[in-house]
Amino acid sequence: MRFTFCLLMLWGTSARAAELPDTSRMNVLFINIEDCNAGVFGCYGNAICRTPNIDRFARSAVLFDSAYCQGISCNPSRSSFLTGLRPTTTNVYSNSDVMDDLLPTGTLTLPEVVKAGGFTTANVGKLFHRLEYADRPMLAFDRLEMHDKPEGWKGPGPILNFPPKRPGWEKAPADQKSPEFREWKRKHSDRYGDSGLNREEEYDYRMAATAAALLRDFAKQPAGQRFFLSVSQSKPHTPLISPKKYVDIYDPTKIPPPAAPVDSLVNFPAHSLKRARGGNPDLFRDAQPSLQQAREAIAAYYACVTFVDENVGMMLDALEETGLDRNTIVIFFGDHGFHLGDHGFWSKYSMLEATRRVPLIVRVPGAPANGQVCRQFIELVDLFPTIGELAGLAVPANLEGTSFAPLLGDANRTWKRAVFMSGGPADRGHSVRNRRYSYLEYEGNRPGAALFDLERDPWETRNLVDDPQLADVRNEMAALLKAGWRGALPPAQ
Ligand SMILES: [Ca+2]
Repeated sequence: MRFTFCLLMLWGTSARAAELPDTSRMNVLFINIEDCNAGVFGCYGNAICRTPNIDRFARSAVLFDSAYCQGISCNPSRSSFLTGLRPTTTNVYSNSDVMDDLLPTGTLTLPEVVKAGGFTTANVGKLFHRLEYADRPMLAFDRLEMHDKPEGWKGPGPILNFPPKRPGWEKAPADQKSPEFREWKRKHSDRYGDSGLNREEEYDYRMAATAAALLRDFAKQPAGQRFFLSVSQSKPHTPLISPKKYVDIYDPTKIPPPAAPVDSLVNFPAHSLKRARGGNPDLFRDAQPSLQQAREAIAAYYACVTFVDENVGMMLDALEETGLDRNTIVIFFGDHGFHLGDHGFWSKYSMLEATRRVPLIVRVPGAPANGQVCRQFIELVDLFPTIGELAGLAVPANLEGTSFAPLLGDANRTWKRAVFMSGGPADRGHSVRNRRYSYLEYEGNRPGAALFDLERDPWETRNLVDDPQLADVRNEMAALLKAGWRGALPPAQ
């Protein structure tokens, strides 16, 4: 039996109110991208991958350059940012952990709190990792598009109808530990290149087109009725396939090889990452690729990102056409990152930068910091309290993130000292990153620790945890990790 969490905190006026416009009547467009390495966007400094729509959006918004997720894959990360709790509290550490069975009694999720705040709610595509993990929270949506329906949900049918998908795609077996699932993964994940589909046949296009249609529909709502629309893009999650026109944009011979070689990570304790030198969980499952294959795979990843960029552009165009852009908060982010061959990894599941750093771009119409890059530390667990503050929602009092709304007023404000992340289940552990160093501790059967100097070694190739000259640094970082997120909060405003 579940109990509604009684301790709610209603956001009121605060210091930031003097700097931000009144956001209490604004809509929210919440765009989440799967497995997206932050370094692929032009606006994040990538000179090869083409992302003109997202770059244009970033110029009108605040780009968070140091945003980090708290879980190493979909389910741990999404369970965290959608509850405003960290994996140490959600108890969700892997993609097979059933969130609804593990959350502390009475935990409320973001959709439920948004719905209780009076929003019209709509979701297109993935939000929580799987419906059966989060059956109850999905009941909070008035509209559910391109998503399985929870038992008892009674909403309208699809706003757009598409021709049936081409055959060839099988639903994933439910048991992620079964041989059948491994075989499904081999067929459906370990691929890159031309999808053989036209743009309009692709699921991600259809999700974006559906979102654009919903926006046009919301534009007809009575004045004062706010909407919350969450939309997913499944790319650039594996398989790294997209319509040929995107694949053809990139010449693999012009793609630089992965930055950190396969044999880097000397003396690194995480067992699962060492294993990836043979085969990976998502891509190149049987063996490491040749240099040519690595370049082709990165090019294919870029093609997927360019495809996503066009889809996001379609949604942003619908916002502008309807005039909703003037009254809609747009949050664009990735659920976690992805290793593009660095250290021989072609997946997520690490507590290294490529997994934990995520793209995050936020536009609040009229915010003073729009157009700026914010280099302060953000954690995805901060999204829930931030939306709560901006929308004036009654949020649970036990949230484990911090609203970053003040940074939308002043991007240079002093903020968090560090960010935190947990890993598992293969290598259960916890990590902390501050401006200079990254420190990881692994527990369980294979305990160990790692320390990286990110200034001298940004790709985390040399574990310095036993370097006697850095003994003080190790002790400081271990103390920071032990103190946890409460020890790294922004100074009182
Ligand atoms: Ca994901």
